[in-house]
This record gives sequence, C-alpha cells and structure tokens, in this order.
Amino acid sequence: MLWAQKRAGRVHRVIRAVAGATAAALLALGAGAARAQEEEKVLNVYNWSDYIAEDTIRNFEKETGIRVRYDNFDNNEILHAKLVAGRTGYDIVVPGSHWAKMQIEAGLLRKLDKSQIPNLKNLDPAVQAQLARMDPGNDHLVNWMWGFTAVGINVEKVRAALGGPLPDNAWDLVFKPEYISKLKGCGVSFLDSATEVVPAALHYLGKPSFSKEPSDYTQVAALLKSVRPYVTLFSASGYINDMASGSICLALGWSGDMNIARQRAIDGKTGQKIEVLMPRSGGLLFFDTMAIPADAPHPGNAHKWINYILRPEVHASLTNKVFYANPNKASRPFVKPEVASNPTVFISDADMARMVAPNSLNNDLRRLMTRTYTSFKTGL
Ligand code: SPD
Repeated sequence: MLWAQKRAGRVHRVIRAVAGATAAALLALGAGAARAQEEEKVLNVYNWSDYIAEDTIRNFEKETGIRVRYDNFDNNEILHAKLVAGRTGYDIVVPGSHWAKMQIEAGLLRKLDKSQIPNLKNLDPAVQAQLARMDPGNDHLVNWMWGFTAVGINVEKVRAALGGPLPDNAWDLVFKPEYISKLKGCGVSFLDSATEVVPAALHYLGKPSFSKEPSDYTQVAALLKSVRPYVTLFSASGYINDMASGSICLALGWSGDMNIARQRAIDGKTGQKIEVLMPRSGGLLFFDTMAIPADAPHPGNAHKWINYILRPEVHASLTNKVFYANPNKASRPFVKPEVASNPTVFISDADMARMVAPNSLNNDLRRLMTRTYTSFKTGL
C-alpha cells in the first residue's frame, strides 16, 4: 500500500513537471508568434493613379492606427520592373491579373493567409473564377476593381470634326486613318503602355489579343504606323484631365478613367460632354488585383488592408468615386444608383459576352509587344 502510494506520488510529480514544461514551451511559442505579429504600424501601398476614394486611407488609418504610405504608378510595366528588381518596400501592389500570373510563377508574390481575410466571403464567384485562370485556387490575388480598355470621346467635338456619323465600331475611331485623321486637330491620346495598345490593335485586326504568332505583330506594326501621324499624346493618367478640359477629343483609354473625365467635366462645368463607347466587337477586360510582395515588410498589415477594402461600404465607395466595377457582391446596395446603372461600369450580359478576357503573358511576348510599340511611338 505504502509502496503503491509512493509510486503514485512519483507519477504525479512527473506528470506535473512534464505539464509545467509543456505549458512553458507553449507560452514561449505563443510569445514568439505574438512578437512576429507585432508589426510596425505602417503599410506601404503601390497602386494605379486615380483609383481610390478620398476617405479610403484616412478611415483605415483612423481605425487601425496603421499609417499608410501611398504611391502611384501608371502602367503594369513600371510595377513589374520594380517587383522583379525586388526589395520594393511595398506591402500591397495592384498588378493586372495577367501580369500577376507571371509574378506568381516567379515567386514574387506571397500566398494569402485566408484566415486573416474573413471578408473574402463577399466576393462574387464569377470574378473569383476569372482570377483563378491566372491564380489557381485564388491563393495570391484579390480583385481591387475591374474594367475594360476602349474608346472615349468628346461627343460634340468628335461629331463636328467627323462631319458625319460615328462609325459602327468605335475601334475604327482610333485605328482607321479615315476617322482618326479628322480628329488630330482636336487631340488624340493613346495609352502609354505597350501591353495595352498592342492587344487592342491585335483585337481590331481580328487576331487573339495576346497572339503568340510573330507575323501578327508585323500586321500590328503596319496598322499602328498608319495612324501614328494623328496621335498627339501618349498618356496613362494625364489624359483624364485633358478630356475633362476639352484639350483632347478622343482617347484609347480605360473605361473608369474616361468616366472620371466625364464627371470632372460636369463638376468643373467645363462644358465638355464625354462619353465612353462600347465597341461593337467588345473592349478588353482587365482585373486589377491586390497582392502582397513576397518580401513585404508588413504582411500582417497588408492582410488587414485587404480585409478592410473587402467591406461592402468600402468597396462601393471606390466604385462610386472612380467608376470601375468591384467584385464585391455585398457592396451593391451601397453603390449609387447612377453608377450602378451606368452600362460602362457594370456591363450588361450582352456586352460582357463580347468582351475579350485578359490572357497570360510571358517575357517573350512582352518583348515583342514592347518592340512593336516602341517603333510605333517613336515613329521609327
Ligand atoms: N486610373 C486607374 C486605371 C487602372 C487601369 N488598370 C488597367 C490595367 C489594364 N490592363
């Protein structure tokens, strides 16, 4: 009996010791994890220009105490070059989905910790399915907003300069010398980016807009050469104000930007009537995505930002300000009726069926597009 009691006592002491050591180890582990999560209260964001509401950053900072440093870029080429060079210092970047595919494959973007983004539940499965073509499993990317590349006009100036009806296919305005030659006098802008202009020209020629066939690029070069004398500006952001003020009348640009120009013309009472045209053969869709660089210094804060943007009211406020559609189904009740009913923001099923979806891009294709575009731009 005594022996049995002594043994039981020893066993209890051993159990207590082991339990104590385990608890201490767990505490140490927990403290380590907590330290790892204690990030400096800073978030560095790199996003397209004219792509956010006035209060988006202010409200996030107020609520979280995290200070946001916000920089802008104007095309995917600039962002990609920075990511490839590494050590950008950015925690959130916003590449187009087809560029992000390359970046994921190169290990430049971090896998999301979905447990930190409960608002992912608000996303439209149709948009998620689009993104999954570039990011299987939706593991790295969350759509910021989406839109399309098309043609915008100053209605009265273009009608006056053409002296006749608009063409059936809006792409003719920028790619047919017969039309664009008449518009040079009131100012014509093309996007300042090879991977925007060349796919649009391929599409106009009836080719796949990310064709891998080198001879297609010879045809694009000839097409672009034929309209080069009439292009007066290359711009991927300044063209918004130029349209609003009336100093250009035609732009190959992005849907939301041209709607911003329309709104600025109204707000600034410039008297210019801007319209986004939906080309008969469709525009070129794009999906800009929030992603975290692999070497981001504040990945925890980046997850908080993504979750914040995915709140219905926040996502709606972006759309209300910059006229791009968002992927957030729960945000619809917060989108202003005049924005929700604009057919160039949330496009109809019929228009959607004609749109060209972005396709994957690789370095060879990029180089080919850049060469084609550079000789167009420089006129050589
Ligand atoms: N002013 C914001 C424009 C955003 C445009 N993103 C376009 C990506 C096209 N591939």
